[in-house]
Amino acid sequence: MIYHFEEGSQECRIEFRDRTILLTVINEAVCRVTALNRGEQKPQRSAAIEGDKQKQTAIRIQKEETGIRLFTDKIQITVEEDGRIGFFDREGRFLTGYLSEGEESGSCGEELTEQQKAFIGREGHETADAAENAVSVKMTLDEADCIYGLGDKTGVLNKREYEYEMWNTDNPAPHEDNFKALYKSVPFMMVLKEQGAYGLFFDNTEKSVFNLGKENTKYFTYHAVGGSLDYYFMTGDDLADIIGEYTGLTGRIPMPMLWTLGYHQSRWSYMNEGEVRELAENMKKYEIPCDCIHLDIDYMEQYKVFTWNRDSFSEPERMIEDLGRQGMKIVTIVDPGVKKEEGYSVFDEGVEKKYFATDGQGNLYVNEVWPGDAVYPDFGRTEVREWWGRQHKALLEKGVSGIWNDMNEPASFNGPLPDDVVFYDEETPSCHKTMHNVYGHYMSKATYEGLQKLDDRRPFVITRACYSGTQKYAVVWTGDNNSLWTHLRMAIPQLCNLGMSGFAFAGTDVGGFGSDVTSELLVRWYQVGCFSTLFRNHSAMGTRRQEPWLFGDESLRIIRKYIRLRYELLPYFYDLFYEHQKTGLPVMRPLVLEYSRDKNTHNLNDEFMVGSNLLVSPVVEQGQVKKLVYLPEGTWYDYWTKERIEGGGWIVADAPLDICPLYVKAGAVLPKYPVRSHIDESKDEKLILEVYPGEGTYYHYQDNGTDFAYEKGEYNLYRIVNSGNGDVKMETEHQGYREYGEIEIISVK
Ligand code: MIG
Repeated sequence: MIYHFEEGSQECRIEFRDRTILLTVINEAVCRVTALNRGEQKPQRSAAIEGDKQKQTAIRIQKEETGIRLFTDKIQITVEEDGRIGFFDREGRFLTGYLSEGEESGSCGEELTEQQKAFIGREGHETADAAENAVSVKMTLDEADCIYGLGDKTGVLNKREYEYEMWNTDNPAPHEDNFKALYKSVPFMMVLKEQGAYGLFFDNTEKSVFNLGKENTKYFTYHAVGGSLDYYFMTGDDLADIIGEYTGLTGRIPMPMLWTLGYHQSRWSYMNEGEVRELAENMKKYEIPCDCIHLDIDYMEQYKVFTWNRDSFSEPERMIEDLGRQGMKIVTIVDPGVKKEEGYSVFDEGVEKKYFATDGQGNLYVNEVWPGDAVYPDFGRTEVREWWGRQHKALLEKGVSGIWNDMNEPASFNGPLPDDVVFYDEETPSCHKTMHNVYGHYMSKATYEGLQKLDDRRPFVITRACYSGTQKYAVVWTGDNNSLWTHLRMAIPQLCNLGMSGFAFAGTDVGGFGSDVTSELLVRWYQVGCFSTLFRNHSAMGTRRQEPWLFGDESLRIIRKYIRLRYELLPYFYDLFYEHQKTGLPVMRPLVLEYSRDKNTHNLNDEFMVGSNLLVSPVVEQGQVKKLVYLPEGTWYDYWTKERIEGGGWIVADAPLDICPLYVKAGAVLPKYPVRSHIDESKDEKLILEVYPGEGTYYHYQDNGTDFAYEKGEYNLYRIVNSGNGDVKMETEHQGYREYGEIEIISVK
């Protein structure tokens, strides 16, 4: 083992006989570890991380008996003579480290036979070649460690003892807890330890497996079928620190347009103009606040992207303009598959310019999706992304306000695409196997950047597939769930882990996509949906319709109550996006994120917080009218009755169908708007501050909610100090936007 380290540099290169380990210090809490293959001089380009994230950091290297030790103010890393790496906190306390092969064997303490390995689908599955290119690490776990993150996975909040795969997958079967993968790949995990926490981001786009203590509770393994071992190790006192570092690397969600936080109504599909207009009328008639209607694939002519079916939508611009006057925006779906049809300009132009994936012999790669035979734009190339971005002019010109990207795993009607279909990584030929997990990422980037060029507004893009870092460009939804109680239950850990993995703007289809919803399930789903960031009711063709007024008066009344509550709380949600920009923290948070040293929160799957002041404990079981609620230490106020409750234990809350148990932290200031039917200019007329007993400080952010003027200072930031006796003091820390017409203070007694 030979190592090179130059005083003053942030890099240490350690050479072994067969490889080089490169330690690159990004900042005092983050170190990149790269195993360079023979001949490789520097790490590969990252799809997730843009720009140089390195901060000047003092580091020190020390030679030890068994190897070397690198120090920053927050991390210590040892690399031993045999190549094993260990990670320690600033105090030198061991966090985790490599286990060498054989140090801990299978779960029964026995080596697996070749046959068993083949059955389990590990080495045995792959060709000799593939096995040679595979990368793996095995790292220790302590008994009390809990694991969070991993983006959008099924199952419970704490991922310990589960196994997941990173391979963007569109599987139409109902999402069961044992699904290894859904549509998104976010190879980022956090480990909460008895003391401190650490995070690992394995920046590798190839198919990979995280075995999180399933094989053996004493370790976790990471295994990718190709690419290189290239990861970021991050430490902190808490999960919040790790999330801050991870989003510092991969990016944060830019301020969304305020209306996108309102209520959205969708269906596969609203088939024609008449149906869309009637829907908007019904929203008004039934007094359901709503900002947006989504048009699914049937608005297009033969599913040709960037076209309109003129038989069913004869004058889209007129329709959208009229709806706009009623406060309703339109989002249209755009799939990646371009219909293979000569004379269709998107196809013709893409063929001429060689913008579609090929079979490697120069022939177009054709597969089947909604338009029938279709070709796949090669989004990994800047030129293709720019071209795709420009196509959106056709939709924006008609008045469309946002784009919904689907099928971008990429999906096909004939199963997974072959590994060797040629996709490019910028101007270097690559293949589907390597580019698959970033296809949705690059499509989102193309869409975001395209909208940004065409319009002054903040782009609103929703995507189904993504990779780490896609949060910079798109909002996500969790794809095709079903109208099942298990899926309502799962929505909470699913959205909480997505949020902790950078995707703070996310939602599930409220009411469930597949299967038929019941009134009770729909009502309970709204009680969760109105606290998730993307609040959209969507359902599949052929299922029971899911608009709020189709389930009787009682259901309608309750649904309306929760959609209205969402509109009242919009300034709170908006403030949390402002906070996210600064810290990377999600809006919807599992209790473990706020109270990580309280063990009762580690596996709490059926409650969550919105920011740090509002605790939501919804009913997610059929027929339940009481809810067992865990309130962490401190004083809480029942949002509905304003009753004061001491936390630090479990309470049984009354939860008849119209009640979603909600608690506000003592000292909180909740900013609210008066109820309105949609977001418009009048948002600045009045702000209400609901002030709870107890001392506290709260920051409120205000801007025009639409464009990027805030980047030039056109915003207000208020510091609100709650004295604890019913008074608040409000100071303007930054003034760059119009003031509220009126601020009403409501003191909770
Ligand atoms: O093959 O566009 O997840 O939201 O309604 C199904 C039709 C394609 C899947 C999406 C869903 C959408 C549906 N799409």
